Amino acid sequence: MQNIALITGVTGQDGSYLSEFLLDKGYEVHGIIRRSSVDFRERIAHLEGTPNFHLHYADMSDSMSLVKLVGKVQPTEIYNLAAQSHVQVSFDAPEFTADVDAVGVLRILEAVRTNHLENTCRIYQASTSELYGKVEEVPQNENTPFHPYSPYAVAKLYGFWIVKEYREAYNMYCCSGILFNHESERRGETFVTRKITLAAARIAQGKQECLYLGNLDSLRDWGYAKDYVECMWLILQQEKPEDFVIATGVQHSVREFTELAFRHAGIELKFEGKDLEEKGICVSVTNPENEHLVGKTLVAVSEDFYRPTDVVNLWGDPTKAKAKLGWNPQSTSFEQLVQLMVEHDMAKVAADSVASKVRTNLAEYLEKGLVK
Ligand code: NAP
Ligand code: G4F
Repeated sequence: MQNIALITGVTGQDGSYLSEFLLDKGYEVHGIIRRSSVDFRERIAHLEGTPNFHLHYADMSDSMSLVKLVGKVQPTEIYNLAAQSHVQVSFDAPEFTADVDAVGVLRILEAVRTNHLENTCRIYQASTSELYGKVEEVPQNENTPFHPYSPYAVAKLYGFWIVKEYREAYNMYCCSGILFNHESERRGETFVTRKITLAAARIAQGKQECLYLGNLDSLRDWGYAKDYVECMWLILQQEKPEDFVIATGVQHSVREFTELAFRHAGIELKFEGKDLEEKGICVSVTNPENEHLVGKTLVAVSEDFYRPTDVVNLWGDPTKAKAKLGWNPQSTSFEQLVQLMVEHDMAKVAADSVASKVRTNLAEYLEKGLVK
């Protein structure tokens, strides 16, 4: 029988890697997209036109669209990745976040039941380490109590519990992966890691003067997104549905991430001062053309990036995933992750700069009538 996957959030970081992973395994992959004024699906553009890859319009806030689509696709596996996934944004748009991240999960479960697929369709829910929030123990495992600490985390907590409820009430194969932060060169540009790697690349190439960040002391367990999507699949291949913590088991601060990212971009930083007065000052450079940066403040702290409540100590214990899924949490180290993101962004900034030069030259030539 053909495996048929339906992915919500297919245009996101994880959705794009998961699509590639499942297509490689021979799945027929269906993804949900939503209408936007710019049809720019950068992360999956390379997959469009692939015979087994299909996109459909629907929305997590529109039950009917989900019911109709699940009925049409008849998936054997659903990966519910769609979410308003930015924690800081959830303070500005809490109702939308609850609708998509909490009730959206219920809508997917009900769409499966409405189409009488409860016995044939397995469901993966993209749960999160944010559930541990104001943490009650370190490191965190499957038995650590939850203490959500943002509108996003509260919405995701509903998602976690409704999945557990449907598993017990209706005997459905549905489970949550409690994933700790995972990053990549496809990470959204306002999440802290990508914001840092892009800024390091821009500063190293003279395109930006300073990077402004919030809480530099915040600690995260950062892994590589490409490694994590394999776990989503493995979780759905177990005999019994169970929830799993997925993490590397290694913790670093935002400050450490910043230092390492700038080092890979050829800039050595030294941090001085405390809290809002803390600054990252350039102490040396590898590229002689950047000598003028030495002594300058390249990283500063801004209150704008502080959250009303912040989760500051995430550190996952992947023992269960290692033992039951046979997964290697260290296949990409923190150092490799930072390096691959910076290398990608150094190349991107350089390419953007060439493209913009070509555009400027072309505009100039057009204006002077040199090209038609
Ligand atoms: P992401 O890059 O922000 O992608 C989110 C996806 O959800 C996008 O495809 C987005 O579509 C879609 N979406 C948002 N609202 C929607 C709606 N109303 N209807 C349909 N689709 C909608 O997130 P990610 O990093 O890939 O994360 C995937 C999932 O894992 C999310 O649920 C996130 O909360 C969870 N998670 C992520 C991490 C992490 O570190 N990355 C850790 C734990 C859990 P558009 O492209 O149209 O905006
Ligand atoms: O990169 P972040 O925005 O990710 P956060 O809040 O941990 O959420 C991500 O991971 C979760 C898993 O734990 C997912 F569920 C969620 O969907 C998302 O993918 O922030 C990380 C830390 C925070 O403590 C934040 O306060 O970095 C701190 N930070 C410091 N300066 C900053 C900044 N975060 C952002 N986004 N921007 C800053 O300038």
